[in-house]
Amino acid sequence: MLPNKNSWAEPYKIKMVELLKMTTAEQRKKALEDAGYNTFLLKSEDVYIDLLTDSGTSAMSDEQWSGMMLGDEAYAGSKNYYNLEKTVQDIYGYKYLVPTHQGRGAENILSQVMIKPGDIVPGNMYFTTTRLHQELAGGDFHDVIVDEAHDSASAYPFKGNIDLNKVEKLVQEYGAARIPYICVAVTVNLAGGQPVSMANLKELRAYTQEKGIKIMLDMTRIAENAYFIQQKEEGYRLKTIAEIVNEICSYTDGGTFSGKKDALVNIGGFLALNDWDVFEEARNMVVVYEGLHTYGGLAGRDMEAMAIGIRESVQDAHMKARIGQVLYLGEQMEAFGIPIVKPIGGHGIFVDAKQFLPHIPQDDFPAQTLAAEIYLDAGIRTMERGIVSAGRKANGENYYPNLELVRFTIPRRVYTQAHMDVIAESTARVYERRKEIKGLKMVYEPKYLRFFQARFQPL
Ligand code: PLI
Repeated sequence: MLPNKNSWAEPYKIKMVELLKMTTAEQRKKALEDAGYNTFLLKSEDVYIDLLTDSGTSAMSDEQWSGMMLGDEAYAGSKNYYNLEKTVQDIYGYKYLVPTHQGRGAENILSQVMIKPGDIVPGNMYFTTTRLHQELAGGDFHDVIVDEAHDSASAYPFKGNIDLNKVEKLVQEYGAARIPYICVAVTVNLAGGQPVSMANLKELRAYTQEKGIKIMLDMTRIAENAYFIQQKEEGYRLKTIAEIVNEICSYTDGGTFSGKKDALVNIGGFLALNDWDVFEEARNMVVVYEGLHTYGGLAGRDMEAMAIGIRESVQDAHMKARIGQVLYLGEQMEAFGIPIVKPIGGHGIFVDAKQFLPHIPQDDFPAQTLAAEIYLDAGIRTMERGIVSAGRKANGENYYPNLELVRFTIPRRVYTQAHMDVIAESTARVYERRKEIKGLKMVYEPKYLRFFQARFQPL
């Protein structure tokens, strides 16, 4: 009998492996204490399956590695820069390229060039480094994502969408002249890797063009967003990921990019622009913070690997397997009854810590606690995406995000389906003993982006 399914499989085979250290429960307990119950402070060698992030953790292809040997390490005018520039023009359709060492380098430059003190910067939910750079430039961030994004159980297919009524309210209140651009993330990381629809982008474009407001993408996971448009949005089923990526960019004025996600490299990023004036200033500023405008903090070989990775990232078979693996893990977790953000997003599974540990108040850091417990069980490293990540407002008060999540982020082309089974089973064991779990107190808090370095103790 024919099977009643059409499974995905990886469009590559494995040529080299990296051996992992297996740890005992005792060793993990000690490692976690030493790390102040913060998974960011664990040593990587004490981790079995590392789901801290999909950033810079992907496996490069043989073509990318051979591209590294083509590095033209000239200080100025490296041929790899021109290859990257052509790739950005071909794939994304933007005219001008400013390379940076990674995404936040581009965010810094864009924010300094475009935001004046007192400006309003709307965005579809926040990302930690993006919002901080907007604030450091004197901007005031406002969340304009649809309400569904703040509800982990809502099955709305495009939870990354912008609510135009929220944008209109800001325009009414502050005037369009105080809004230098709307920052649109595709996909929205902290909402659970949720996509923006093409229809929403088109509508936003029509509205903002009328008001003279620009749109800047956070295009870090744009190929993943394109996959969801292909799968879920009417009229896109027969388009390629590459075509959809190009169309998304066509409704915007530029974007910041962390090459460490979609583009399958361990380091790299850029700012891409269509306006000459903004480009001219950004190209001048990059020499202050990153490096000359034809390398922006990267080696020639890094730019080459990123150019090749960008082209690989928009291959349909790659994206089907990439998101297929995330979906597989999500479905295993759901089968165990573990509460996760739905729909399942692009780059990982986001476990709802408020539902998992309803007895722990948000001030006792349920998601931070859960990430620590997950590590203790089998050495799987995840990340808090809740009150610790949200940080404090300018007046010192804590942000209290609706979503209190633990992110199980899947690096690209790194782990197998068997790893996914182990992850789901380990999480199920922690779920089984959830009632015994107690919260944490923060005993050290750094000033900026506290989630990276904060330390905790068990209550
Ligand atoms: O880590 P960078 O500086 O290359 O990129 C910053 C950045 C910008 N936007 C978005 C949506 C991100 O997800 C992002 C970085 N994300 C990390 C490190 C993550 O673990 O999700």
